[in-house]
Amino acid sequence: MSNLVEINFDGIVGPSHNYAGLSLGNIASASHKGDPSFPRAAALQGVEKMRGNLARLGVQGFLLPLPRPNTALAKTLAYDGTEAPALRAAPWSASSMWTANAATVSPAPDTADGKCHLTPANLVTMLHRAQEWPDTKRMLEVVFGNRDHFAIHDIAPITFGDEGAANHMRFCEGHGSAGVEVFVYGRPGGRFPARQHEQASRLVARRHGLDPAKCVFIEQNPAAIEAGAFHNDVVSVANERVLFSHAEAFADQAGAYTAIQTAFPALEVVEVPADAVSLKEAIRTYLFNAQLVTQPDGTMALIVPEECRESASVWAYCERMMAGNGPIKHVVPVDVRQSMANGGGPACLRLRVVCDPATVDQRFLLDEAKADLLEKTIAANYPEQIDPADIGSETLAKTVVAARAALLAALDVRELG
Ligand code: SUG
Repeated sequence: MSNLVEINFDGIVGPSHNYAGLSLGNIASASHKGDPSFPRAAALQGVEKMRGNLARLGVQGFLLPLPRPNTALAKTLAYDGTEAPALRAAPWSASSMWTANAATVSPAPDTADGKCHLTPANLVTMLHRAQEWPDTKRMLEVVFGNRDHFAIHDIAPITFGDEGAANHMRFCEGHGSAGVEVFVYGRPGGRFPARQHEQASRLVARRHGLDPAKCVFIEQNPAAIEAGAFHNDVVSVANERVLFSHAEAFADQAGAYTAIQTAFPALEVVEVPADAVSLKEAIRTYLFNAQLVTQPDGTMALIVPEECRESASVWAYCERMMAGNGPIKHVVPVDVRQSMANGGGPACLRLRVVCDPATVDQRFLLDEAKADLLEKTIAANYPEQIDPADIGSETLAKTVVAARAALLAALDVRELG
């Protein structure tokens, strides 16, 4: 018998983590541009979050940082000193930490061939993210290399921007039962780029062999993109039968609920009205960029950034929600401030994969001993601080390369070196 559970694969923050302001339309990234970053602290915050979820859920996976600086990309960009600073920073980006953008995942119970399908995201809208997919795909082929259980596809054609699971939600009675998959796309033409193209979503659904009656395609609210919700997971999150959403997440909010409910009648919506939490405050605090998880006792917990507890309106809402009769009984703040300053909350940092843990490469599953090992390796090898002027330096490049190599050696995954 198979043992299908949801595993959160968190991205380990890479040693080159920095604030270069590379993501147009991502307010946190823009507003922290040029700040010093703290890669060691950032990665340790990530491990701490994973430890909490391991204790809470009993299972936790991780993906590794990609090789940086990306010398092949740097070469392509033909630097001669006249290039924009953003072009110099792109090959150094640690953006693969946000594994919600690594791929779109359709678990085995949803697909025609009974395998779990993964399509790596092409991330074409932003140069620093578009460099990720070849290495991401290579890693997914190692982690989910068991071809009896997983199918890994090519990226969607680059004409159609695809940002992966950040714009994908799955509704089901339990993670191991057949689900309804909801794809949220943006309409181009606004002030900020719409990073998820409708046709990318539709082709991923076809490719994964999903039942068309169990797929829903929804347009994101252009006003939400305009306000800084560059991915749908900044304004809504789903788990099992529950959709936790801001009232202004979708272009046609009522139509979206009806469409999901038609495909999934058990839907339970927890909608946060704009007069309780404004769109702006939701985006600032990342209330919805949360991990909505089912705990072993069957209750749901919402893992939110610490920033939520510091916001009067958001925390008042959370306290009311916990005291109420709704499905979300616990709200758990976690400190991921280093990632948050680049627009990445708890949900951005994880890729959800429903599968049997025994079918996954065991080196990518966490236990307490491996968490200790990760912490030790990070503490010994990661740069403590990166200032904007350090980007491009040979010395920093050496440190970053050596730190990643130390991680790979500690985990015995040298084939990704
Ligand atoms: O793509 N930030 C990421 C944040 C991704 C968040 N992911 C989800 N919402 N799932 C992005 O905008 C900033 C990098 C910089 O500015 O240096 C950045 O890439």
